[in-house]
Amino acid sequence: MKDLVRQKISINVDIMDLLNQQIKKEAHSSSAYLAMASWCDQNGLNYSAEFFYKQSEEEREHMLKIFKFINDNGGTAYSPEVKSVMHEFNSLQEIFEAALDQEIEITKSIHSIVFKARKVQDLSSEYFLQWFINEQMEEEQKMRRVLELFDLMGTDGIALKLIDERVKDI
Ligand code: OFO
Repeated sequence: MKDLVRQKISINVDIMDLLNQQIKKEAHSSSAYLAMASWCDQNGLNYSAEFFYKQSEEEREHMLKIFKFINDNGGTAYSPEVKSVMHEFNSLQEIFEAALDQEIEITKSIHSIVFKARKVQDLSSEYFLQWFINEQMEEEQKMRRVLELFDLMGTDGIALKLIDERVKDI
């Protein structure tokens, strides 16, 4: 029965498996950002906390977007298990560096699914993933903009407060 259903799906089965892996990565990103928001909250960095709460929500939306895409096309989306989320950080700068690394990894992952979709001529998936390519560019840019502030202003107490305030406009 399961195989019969899978034969009827309108996207490539291997791409569907990759998209299910991507669901896990988006869920992990959402949890990772939630942990970052919590650290910022506890350290009185309120604007950064807001920023990461919002990022966490957005990652969950990305996860659901892929989830729906698989199910809407006759495939089976799997609810992800999230493991090994980091909760300990030394500084706000370290958090934004980790966030940028995470975004770069997600970008690579999305690009690699697009290349595979193109190779197997799964045009629906390739077209669907275009939105994620743009989104990743924007998210990487946001993290880089904050990291540039650390380069410009430093990391001492006052600079940290000023950077935190700037984060609300990023
Ligand atoms: Fe899911 O948007 Fe970045 O990671």
